[in-house]
Amino acid sequence: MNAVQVKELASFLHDAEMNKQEVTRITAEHPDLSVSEAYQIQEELVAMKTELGHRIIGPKMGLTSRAKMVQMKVEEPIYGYVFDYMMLSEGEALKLDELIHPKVEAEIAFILGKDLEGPGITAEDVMAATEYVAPALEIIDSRYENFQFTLPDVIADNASSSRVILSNRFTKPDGIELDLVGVTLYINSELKELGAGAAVVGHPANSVAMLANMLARKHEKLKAGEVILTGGVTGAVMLTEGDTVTAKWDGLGELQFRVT
Ligand code: 0L1
Ligand code: MG
Repeated sequence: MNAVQVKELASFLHDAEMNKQEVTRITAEHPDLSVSEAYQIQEELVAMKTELGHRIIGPKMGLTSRAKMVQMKVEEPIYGYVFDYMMLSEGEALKLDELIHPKVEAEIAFILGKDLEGPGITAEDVMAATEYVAPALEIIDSRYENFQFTLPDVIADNASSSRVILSNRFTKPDGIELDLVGVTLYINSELKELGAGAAVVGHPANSVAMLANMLARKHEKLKAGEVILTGGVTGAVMLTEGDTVTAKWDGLGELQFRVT
């Protein structure tokens, strides 16, 4: 794949997001698209957003649950980036007409107190560098028709990143067994999904360590102050107009928003 094709495919996905228009997965036309080419398209997409003046809030990990990894036949999660325009404040409604076919999943976010540079980063390194953890709800919104894609497709599409609601309640991680943190996700008071922190590659800190080591392959590091989404503790649930979403993280807090 040459540089022109990479730019064209990044533009194609950027336009799909901006126009809120689902599109045919790119591997339909490029069946041999590799994971590394897909990350080149993602990088181009990220550069495009940055050139438009959007700021990166932090990287995110996706496909971190065993179920999603088996489903996508991968041994390693994927990453993408969350931008400032994707952030919703606590209490702010999610506007359906800004999106295509959003789903919500509950996550545990990390905020580092110091940079972490791979390779060789361990979960212990991550915990030692972590200033705070906080509840987060991620809204994923694949730009592909019917949320159907292969691994390279979803990597190119910035790992379906769309919106994030980060709790204002930040907690020092000391003494908290994050793998044991229970999370419940309700839609209109009906329990839809539940899980524990261990659903995220055994422990959310493992996810951050993997991310640091993956970013090291392109000579990048995790930076202090970034908000890092570690991956879904719960499965993702499709949203419809009028829904009230409530999620609770044992010991960490609670978030609620409405879909309008
Ligand atoms: O954050 C995530 O786990 C999403 C990764 C992409 C897979 C999907 O859109 O379901
Ligand atoms: Mg996610």
